[in-house]
Amino acid sequence: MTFNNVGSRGGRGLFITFEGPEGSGKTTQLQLLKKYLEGRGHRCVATREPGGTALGERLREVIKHHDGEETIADEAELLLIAAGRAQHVRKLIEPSLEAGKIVLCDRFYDSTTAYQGYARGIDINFVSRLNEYASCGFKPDITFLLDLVPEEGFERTSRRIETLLLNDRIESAGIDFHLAVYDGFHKIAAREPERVKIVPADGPVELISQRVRELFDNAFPEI
Ligand code: Z5A
Repeated sequence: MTFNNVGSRGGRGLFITFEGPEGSGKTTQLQLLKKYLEGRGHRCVATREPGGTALGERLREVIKHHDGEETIADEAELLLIAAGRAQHVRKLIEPSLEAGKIVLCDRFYDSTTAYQGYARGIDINFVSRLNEYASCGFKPDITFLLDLVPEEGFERTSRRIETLLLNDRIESAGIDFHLAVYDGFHKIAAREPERVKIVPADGPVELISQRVRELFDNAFPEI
């Protein structure tokens, strides 16, 4: 099944991203929307950032878990994320969209604006230009911003046993950092209300999933 009206840069697929603070339920909601769309006969690809390709997954490991005396400079962190994104777009996202698939991506360039721009304090205009370069001109057709205050997100992830013992550089950056991320996401949504749909992310999983489906169906009634 292909789409005629949508797709970044004239591609024939649909590019959906999920954004939000840590633990806001992005992965859970992405999988539920994927299931919903597959149930309608669409071919879907679920992916994530950092990651999504062999190179991207290696970079993800460094970005999230690098430790030791030599810390990663903020500028280096930004460029590692951008490198992973360019690879991801060229090797997975672009070919999938060209093949008419729906790509659902857990975080994309809005996370760079929120984390490296607003929270780390790197110049927003520069981050924005780098985002454009690294995403090779591809833009999400719709973005779901899962709106959950960082404290609640941490509360959820602190119950997740499998990742509790892993040191996570960004996750452990402190509450002020994560509040700046949260505000950053809302600034992005205020600038681009057509693309970025805010989804209240507290409450039961199924209720949030219903909100996501409704927003999706309103935006793309023909799909
Ligand atoms: N990063 C960056 O700095 N710059 C960039 O450009 C990009 C990324 C692309 C990726 O971490 C890190 O990279 C991230 C930003 C940075 N660091 N931080 N912080 P990640 O991918 O490992 O993790 P995450 O994206 O931050 O979030 P997460 O831990 O994977 O959570 P989530 O996907 O938003 O939520 P979830 O996995 O669906 O749910 C979390 C838990 O809550 C889980 O146990 C669920 O079962 C539970 N859950 C889900 N929904 C609910 C509801 N409704 N109620 C109760 N419990 C729920």
